[in-house]
Amino acid sequence: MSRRVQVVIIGAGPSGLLLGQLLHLSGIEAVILERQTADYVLGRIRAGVLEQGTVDVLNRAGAGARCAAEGLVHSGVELAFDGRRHRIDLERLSGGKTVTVYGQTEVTRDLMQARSAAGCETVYQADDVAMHDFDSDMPRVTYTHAGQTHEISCDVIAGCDGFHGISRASVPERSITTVERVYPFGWLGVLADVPPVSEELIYANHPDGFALCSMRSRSRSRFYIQCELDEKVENWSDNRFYDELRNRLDTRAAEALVTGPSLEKSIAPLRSFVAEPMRFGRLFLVGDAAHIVPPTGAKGLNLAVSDVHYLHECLNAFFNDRDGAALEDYSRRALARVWKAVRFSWWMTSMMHRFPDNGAFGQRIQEAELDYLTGSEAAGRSLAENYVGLPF
Ligand code: FAS
Ligand code: PHB
Repeated sequence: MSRRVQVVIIGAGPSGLLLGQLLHLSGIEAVILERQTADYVLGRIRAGVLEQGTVDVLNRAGAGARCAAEGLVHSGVELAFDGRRHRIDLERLSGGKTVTVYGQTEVTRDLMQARSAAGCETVYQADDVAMHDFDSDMPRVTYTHAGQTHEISCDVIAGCDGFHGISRASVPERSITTVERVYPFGWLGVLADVPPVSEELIYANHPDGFALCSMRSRSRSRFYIQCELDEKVENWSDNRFYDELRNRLDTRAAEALVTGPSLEKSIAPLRSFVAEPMRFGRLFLVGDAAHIVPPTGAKGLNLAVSDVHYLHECLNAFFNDRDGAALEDYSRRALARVWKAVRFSWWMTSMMHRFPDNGAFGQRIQEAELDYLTGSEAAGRSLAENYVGLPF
């Protein structure tokens, strides 16, 4: 079966769904092809902190109402180290900006509902998605669904299919440059229906490793501890996890920790990765398809949103203002913001984690960094403006 649309979006994660919604509101027709089921996509537990810019784009997309009603607005974040805790006043130091704690699962759910309400098409369980002729102005996408092969002709393909998708993999090696740093540890994460340890997030630097106390609501918490890369989830009972988390927190937080059965437990590897450029003819890479950051800076999902913002602006000019040059702008604009977030995520990760080869010097540098950060208005301002999100 053959048909034609203006844009084919590969992937129905937050990037693909948000782009689809913004294009729809601009009168641009897009079909989304997703290889998993909607429930599978919703089952992935990922990000938890939204920058103000992300919340603004969700509102522009008509998918921000529940986030406004249920999201927790945070004006600060806490750093725990050397047995003490220091609050970074994000709102004061950033000149009035805040972050919103609202899980990526809920963002995805809201975007799915908005897309369904708009009557836009998402093909779930689309198999063997393949892209053709994207270096021409007549790209095509083929896929199979329910045993039938389909072909869609289009003007533009948006690769929103994440780090392991086919978009970046479809680009000839000679046309793409990738840079990567793989960190020598992972994050073991637990989701549980227990009240948060404190009102705001706590990032902890401890001699035994990093820990993070986050949340999804006032009754659901998300915890992480740094772990070895070869760790196995099955080696970590809930009790063992909570004991180690308690060990890495300051006394007040450790005493406030309420434990409960884990609803989800998983290990995520940490890497910094960027593919350049982010455009290949009529194929545009978006979000995790183009870049990955360690979650320490809470940037992954937020970077996907700024990519979508830039691509929507370019496609709106291309389709509605007949501005052919608009497509040239995407990669440059997106990468400028991506690299600043990659830097910040690397810096937060370097400051907060235990590195096997850091040695005594590296340890003292971390301590000096934290001491400077918590004693200097200028250093605090720098962390705050990056954490709440640099301007689009
Ligand atoms: P996604 O990976 O979310 O979505 C891509 C979609 O494309 C998926 O639904 C996939 O099924 C689909 N797809 C893939 N290949 C396909 C194909 N061939 N055909 C069709 N569809 C295909 N970010 C944070 O800010 N904070 C965090 O704490 C955090 N934790 C994370 C933990 C893990 C384990 C991972 C993997 C990421 C985490 N991230 C975190 C980053 C994460 O939130 C991403 O930035 C975010 O999901 C990016 O969204 P997308 O670009 O839409 O990619
Ligand atoms: C989360 O709540 O999942 C979360 C919050 C902040 C981070 C990383 C993850 O930096």
